[in-house]
Amino acid sequence: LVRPFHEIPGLWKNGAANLYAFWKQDGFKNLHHIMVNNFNKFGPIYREKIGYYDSVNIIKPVDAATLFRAEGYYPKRLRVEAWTSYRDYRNRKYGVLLKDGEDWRSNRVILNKEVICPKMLGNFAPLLDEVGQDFVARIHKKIERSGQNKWTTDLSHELFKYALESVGSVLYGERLGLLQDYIDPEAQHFIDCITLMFKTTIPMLYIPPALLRTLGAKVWRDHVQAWDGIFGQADRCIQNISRKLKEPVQSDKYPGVLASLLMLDKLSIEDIKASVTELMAGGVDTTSITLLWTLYELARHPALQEELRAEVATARAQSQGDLLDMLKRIPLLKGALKETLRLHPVAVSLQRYITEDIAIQNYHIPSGTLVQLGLFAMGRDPSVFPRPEQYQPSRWLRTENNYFRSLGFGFGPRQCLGRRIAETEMQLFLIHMLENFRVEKQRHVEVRSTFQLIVIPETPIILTIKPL
Ligand code: HEM
Ligand code: 2DC
Repeated sequence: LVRPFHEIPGLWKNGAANLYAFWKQDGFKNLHHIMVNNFNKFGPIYREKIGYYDSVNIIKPVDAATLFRAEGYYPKRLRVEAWTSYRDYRNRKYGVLLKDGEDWRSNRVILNKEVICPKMLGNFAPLLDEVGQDFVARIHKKIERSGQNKWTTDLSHELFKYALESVGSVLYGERLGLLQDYIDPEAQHFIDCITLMFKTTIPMLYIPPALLRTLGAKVWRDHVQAWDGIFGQADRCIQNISRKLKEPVQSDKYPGVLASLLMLDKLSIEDIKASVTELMAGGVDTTSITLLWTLYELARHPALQEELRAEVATARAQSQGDLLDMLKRIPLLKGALKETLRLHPVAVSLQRYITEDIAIQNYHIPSGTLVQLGLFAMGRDPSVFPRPEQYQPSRWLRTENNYFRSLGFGFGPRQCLGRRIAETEMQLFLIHMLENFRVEKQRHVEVRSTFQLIVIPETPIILTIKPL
């Protein structure tokens, strides 16, 4: 017998009181740990209301499957009001990230062909490979300049540049120049704005931005400034490409996502601009932090690092210069990236408003409810992943037990649009790093994570990079 909705355990009766308790626990920085505690306390399903935001939370892969079967034809995730409010305030269109309904679907179908379709990998991979080569050349130079035959550093700043250079080269078909000695201050400003934008989003998940705006709150003003910086830089890049397209010189070289969309002429210029800006902004902190966590894990597991190096060497030799073929020969390296996203997912949760009544853990959940899959908590649940605390890329090689477990990029038609770019960019990065350097770590201290809208390291990760 299915039990009624109101019997689901949890704290959902007083949103304001829960928000206060949440704030007192430093919940803004610890959302992911609080979710783990809640699953420990209430079991595999709980209901929660913090501020105005009311949801049912689940953790099991079979329940994730039920959730995604009920997402409907226009899957809708939690609306980040801060992001839509900024666009409303500045009179800018929503891109694919923020659109919903038929408007989302029609844009997404066109973007899929240019951004996530496997056919595009042949165009993207050579561009991303070149950025990877430039990155290792830059690191070699840093090592040389140190005069110590090694470089000990917090690599995050270099990784942000690598990520922006990578997504920029795919979107615009040309280089932004972030891996050179002189770096355009505007590009560095763009990177800083993304970090500020994420950070200032958090309070507005629980307190309506319209209210904060009326109060003239600093967090709203900072948020506006951050998006202004992001849109300003993206507009400059987009204008530059649009101008070049008007010149007659044509070649058969792949021109990048933006030029392809402009020439295709199926989306309005404003729709193209909105989604390309989101792709550019979405492509920086996500891949760079995932790569940073991966290097951290490889530094902590030297034997695994050697195993991956051997896999890459074999793949390189057997593929005989064919990039796409090489990328098919590195299952353990792909397992490592999945393992990183299991322990350090970018998104603490995946969410959908369900479009039909469902039963989860024997509770009735009515259509229209916001259901969240606790991705961070699932990755550390011992009943889902045996010995969850261990970084074991090989666990992903046995594909028969991976049912609804590899969800780092989300699921279905609303999954991450940048997924193929991100995966290829990260695979090529690790290939080049493993072929050139050994990565080491000073002491065995566990780096904790903190919630800055995405999950990031709480303290800097200091690595030592040595040439092979
Ligand atoms: C959406 C994760 C990199 C652009 C998402 C979602 C997740 C995610 C979990 C929500 C999916 C869902 O609701 O099912 C990641 C991870 C990344 C990454 C783990 C890298 C490690 C990127 C990159 C870009 C990007 C590089 C841009 C090039 C987007 C966009 C959406 C999205 C535009 C919204 C798609 C839509 O609503 O239709 N991402 N992402 N992401 N991501 Fe990513
Ligand atoms: C944050 O409770 C926690 O990929 C909230 O590239 C629920 C929530 C909703 C949407 C999620 C967000 C969380 C984390 C960051 C995500 C976002 C959807 C897309 C976004 C996962 C889990 C991200 C990082 C995009 C960002 C693109 C943007 C910069 C233009």
